[in-house]
Amino acid sequence: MRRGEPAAAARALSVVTEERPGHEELSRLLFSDHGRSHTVGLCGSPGSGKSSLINRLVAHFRKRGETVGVLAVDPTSAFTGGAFLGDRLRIQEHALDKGVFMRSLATRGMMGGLNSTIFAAIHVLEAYGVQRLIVETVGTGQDEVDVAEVVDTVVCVTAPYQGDEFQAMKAGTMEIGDVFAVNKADLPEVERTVAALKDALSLAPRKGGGWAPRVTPVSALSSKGVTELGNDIVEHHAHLEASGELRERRRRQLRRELSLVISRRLYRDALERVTEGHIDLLSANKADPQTLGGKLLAGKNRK
Ligand SMILES: Nc1nc2c(ncn2[C@@H]2O[C@H](COP(=O)(O)OP(=O)(O)O)[C@@H](O)[C@H]2O)c(=O)[nH]1
Ligand SMILES: [Mg+2]
Repeated sequence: MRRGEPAAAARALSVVTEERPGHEELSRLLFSDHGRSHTVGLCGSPGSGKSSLINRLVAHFRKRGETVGVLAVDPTSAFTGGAFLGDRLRIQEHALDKGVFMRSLATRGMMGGLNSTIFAAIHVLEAYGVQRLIVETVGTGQDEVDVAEVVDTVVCVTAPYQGDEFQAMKAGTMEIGDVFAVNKADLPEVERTVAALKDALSLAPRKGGGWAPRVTPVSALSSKGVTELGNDIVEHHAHLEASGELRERRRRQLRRELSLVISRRLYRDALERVTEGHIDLLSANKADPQTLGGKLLAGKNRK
């Protein structure tokens, strides 16, 4: 994988996201490359155009000579579905391009949203050697881990007023977005959506490091605005580095990764200790679930 073999990276991703035998050892070996990629999360409702925009952004970053990785954690996401006819060729292009690695993680390991294995998946592509690493996620707010705790730069994707779309954005994502992409700028109502977003953001306190969130209209259909959006992402990264905020965010990510590993292992280890004997104790009223649960968690009361 470190020699740039895509099939190996794909296998490693399956091992860590599905927690197959050996995943801990693999993650341990890959960790030394952590932090090598600039990670960018694209979140937004299904249909807002995240996958389409990512295809455009990949082309943009490739033109800059960068290697790009994409992890789509969205069961509805397929880079071919939702793509325009003209885009098919582009996707084919990406598929043949050794500088691009795209993979959907809507597998058994990550069905609904981001979970504890996303960090391991990111470390795989960092070791594989991508410079920009894009994570596509719906960002429902019900994920085990929030995208803002996982990536360096959060891009919230919305489209011109789509029913309660903008409301959902206000409630959940106004705080986490570093860049707001108003996609489908080829449709009407773009100006109004951009203005409303800017208005709402003007009330929010400045982000860490003093960054003022950007609002950028873009069309994945026509590619208009893609360069500007790409520049927003690059400039945010530069700002993170210059302000020291990148170091802070990386520490926050590592703290979250560690806490997820701990809770995952505690949970699994304690569950493995449960025997029929423990159920016998409960059914005979010789123990209660709270006390027994506490003991099993502490590694006591093996039966
Ligand atoms: N008019 C228009 N449609 C778009 C644009 N971007 C995406 N779409 C369409 O919106 C739908 C959802 O796109 P997709 O990229 O799959 O959205 P995702 O669910 O957020 O990943 C598809 O039918 C796309 O063709 C755009 O810029 N303009
Ligand atoms: Mg998608």
